[in-house]
Amino acid sequence: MRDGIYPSTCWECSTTCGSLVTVRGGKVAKIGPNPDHPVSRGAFCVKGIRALPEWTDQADRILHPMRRTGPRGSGAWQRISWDEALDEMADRLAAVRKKHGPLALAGAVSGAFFSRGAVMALFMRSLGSPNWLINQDLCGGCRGVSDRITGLAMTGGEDIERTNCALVVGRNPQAADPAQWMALKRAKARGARVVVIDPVRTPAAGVADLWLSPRPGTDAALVLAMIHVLISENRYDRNIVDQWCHGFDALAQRAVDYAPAVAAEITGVPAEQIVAAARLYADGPSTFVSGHGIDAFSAGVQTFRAFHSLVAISGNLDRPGGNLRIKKPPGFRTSMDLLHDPAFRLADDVARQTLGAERFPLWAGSDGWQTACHNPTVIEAILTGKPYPVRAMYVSGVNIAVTYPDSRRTVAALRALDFLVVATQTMTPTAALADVVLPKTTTLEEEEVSLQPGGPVVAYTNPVLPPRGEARCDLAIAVDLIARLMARGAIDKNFLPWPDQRAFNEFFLGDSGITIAQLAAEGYAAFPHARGDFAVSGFATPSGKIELYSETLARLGLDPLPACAPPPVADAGSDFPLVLLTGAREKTYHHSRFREQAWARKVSPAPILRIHPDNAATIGIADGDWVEVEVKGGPGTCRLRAVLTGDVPVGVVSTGMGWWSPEAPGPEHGVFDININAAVSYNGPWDPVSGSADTRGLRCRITKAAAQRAAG
Ligand SMILES: Nc1nc2c(c(=O)[nH]1)N[C@H]1C(S)=C(S)[C@@H](COP(=O)(O)OP(=O)(O)OC[C@H]3O[C@@H](n4cnc5c(=O)[nH]c(N)nc54)[C@H](O)[C@@H]3O)O[C@H]1N2
Ligand SMILES: Nc1nc2c(c(=O)[nH]1)N[C@H]1C(S)=C(S)[C@@H](COP(=O)(O)OP(=O)(O)OC[C@H]3O[C@@H](n4cnc5c(=O)[nH]c(N)nc54)[C@H](O)[C@@H]3O)O[C@H]1N2
Ligand code: SF4
Ligand SMILES: [Mo]
Repeated sequence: MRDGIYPSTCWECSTTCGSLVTVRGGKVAKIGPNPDHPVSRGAFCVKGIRALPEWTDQADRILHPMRRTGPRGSGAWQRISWDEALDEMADRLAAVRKKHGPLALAGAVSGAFFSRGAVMALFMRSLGSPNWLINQDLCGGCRGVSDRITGLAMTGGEDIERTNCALVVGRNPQAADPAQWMALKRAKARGARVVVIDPVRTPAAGVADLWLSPRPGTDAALVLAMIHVLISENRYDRNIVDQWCHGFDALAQRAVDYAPAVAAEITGVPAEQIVAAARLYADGPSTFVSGHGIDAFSAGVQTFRAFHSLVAISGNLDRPGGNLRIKKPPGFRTSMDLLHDPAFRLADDVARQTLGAERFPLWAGSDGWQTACHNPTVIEAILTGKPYPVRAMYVSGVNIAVTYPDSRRTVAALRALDFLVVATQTMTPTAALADVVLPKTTTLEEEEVSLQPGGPVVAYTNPVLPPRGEARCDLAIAVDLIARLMARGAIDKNFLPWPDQRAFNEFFLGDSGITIAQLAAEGYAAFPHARGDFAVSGFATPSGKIELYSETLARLGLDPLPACAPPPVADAGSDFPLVLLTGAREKTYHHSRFREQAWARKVSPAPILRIHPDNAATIGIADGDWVEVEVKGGPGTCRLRAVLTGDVPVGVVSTGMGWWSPEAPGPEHGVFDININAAVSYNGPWDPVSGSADTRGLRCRITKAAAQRAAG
């Protein structure tokens, strides 16, 4: 790239802020916010400013393909050429395919929101396997499935800018989403109300007009009580309900069971606060700002169904200041559209065998939200050969040894494979177990086109740098592999017909009339769209309406109405007296990323456990002590540093996620020591719809620990 300032989009996290990248002398001199960007409006964070260029420039970056020369995980590598790497990969994948069949091959990636997710899925489909893993069961999967089966199509469309009341639930925007955080502060400054539902006093709770602190995992009861109030006080939108909602009477009947006093018992939130929250929310337009705190747990879909029902009956769907529906330019395709396009799907009898599709059909397989597998079922298949063997895996853009629960089991599964390839920028604990490691481009070196529902705009990431070393993007790797696999007779149909990333991006732009040149000039493209046009845009549900009563769930024998399944109460006298929340975001890190960056380690040097001083006193721990966390029924313990604070309620402890240390001995690099997933089970209970495991609301006990522990 010539010297200049390039508008682009940071996609180091799901916020996808508009950026301005300054290039000087072939190097990135500066990355900063694009104040004109209609969604992020000048919001940005240190990860985009500092972590991304350091990640790209780091001395330890993997720049060439490598083959393992010693035993798996021994750290002995030999540099090889791309030709050798791709030939070896094609040989080994074709051999596994021949011996065990195509279903024995699986791919893992983060999700289908970016094109690299679709690349992995379509690469596996080209080999004849429907098996690809995403981490969305641990992320926004419950929200995504509820949104889809309820027919709303509104995820990402929080219109905080024009709202009168933001209902922030299980979300910590100050750490997780600076664009949302700035929008909330602007809304507050112009007099909008903020209601926060979170067990923990987050910065958002600190600025809220009303903060409700429920017992973890009980939000569904709370929101059903809010629905109860809206209906009994006649504060719902009768027009929307009559014209566009299916099953209102049944929902009203269900809400009868959740009078505020009943919900107060379940949630621990005083009934008056629930009523006050309902009244504030009813004074709209109101926007529901949801987060991970009510997702990724075994009752996540029904919890979201309850909130989504509230949005619908209050008339806040696709209303300015409410929750906007996803709008696309005509002719534009998203990677999700591509995954569900019949022309890009495997035959039904094959897709039906996607691991987990039998038990979780709305999650895994063709009818599933993103069509991926149920991950714990894949781990089980690798370790036991049941329901059929999985023997080879291609992992890209995900660090599953750290970020999947039950790290020991995940690592055991990776070790048990006949062949493992990991495409990565650094030697992560996942890559350390590979047979072949491939060097990947970073988001400064890749071109990306995606839809930002919040604008809505089509967003563009400009590849301002040429790939460092021999790094390649996912599509380039897959295209070369497919050619080799074809020569080996291992491809029945090529589902990745695009020669390069540019052609792939142009496919997404389709007939929208938006061009790459236009995107490159502005960094994004707005497009005309209508709001509240339900008669035209419709609802993709069996009834053609918003399904408060879900015909889809009824057909599967699941509860068609939202309900609350509260987790068992932890009492002070039990062996596991505390409730553990995991996943609190830290500004310095993106999950497991950036642990190698000195500045980040200086700001946030160790994994922490936030605990109330009363609980700490009972256990006999002081601020800064190392503690061991053990979860009831969990696979192991994890070491964390105690931070005493009244921001967490008595009886609840909260930690982050993603910890490992590049400097600790490999191949684990601390994964079984300081990573909370060493202590969290992936074996269920699972959400009956999405298959999500509990990543919070876990009964646990805390003991004082030594500052050091032997690795292993
Ligand atoms: N800096 C940074 N930003 C990130 C990320 C990152 O790693 N680092 N990751 C990105 C990704 S992929 C995601 S998914 C998002 C996640 O970001 P968020 O959606 O904000 O999720 P969390 O930070 O996990 O926590 C949300 C809040 O949920 C609360 N909570 C826990 N249990 C419950 C409960 O039972 N009920 C309620 N109501 N609240 C509860 C917690 O106390 C916490 O304050 O962040 C994104 N942004
Ligand atoms: N216990 C517990 N577990 C959790 C969570 C929790 O709250 N609690 N949160 C869950 C959630 S919400 C999520 S989203 C997952 C995250 O899980 P992961 O997706 O595994 O997390 P990351 O560490 O962000 O990403 C891992 C890899 O992405 C690749 N990568 C990094 N930067 C780039 C890039 O610029 N381009 C490309 N192509 N690849 C890149 C690198 O190889 C990096 O190692 O973890 C989940 N796990
Ligand atoms: S919040 Fe930070 S990491 Fe996420 S997109 Fe914005 S600048 Fe990038
Ligand atoms: Mo996530």
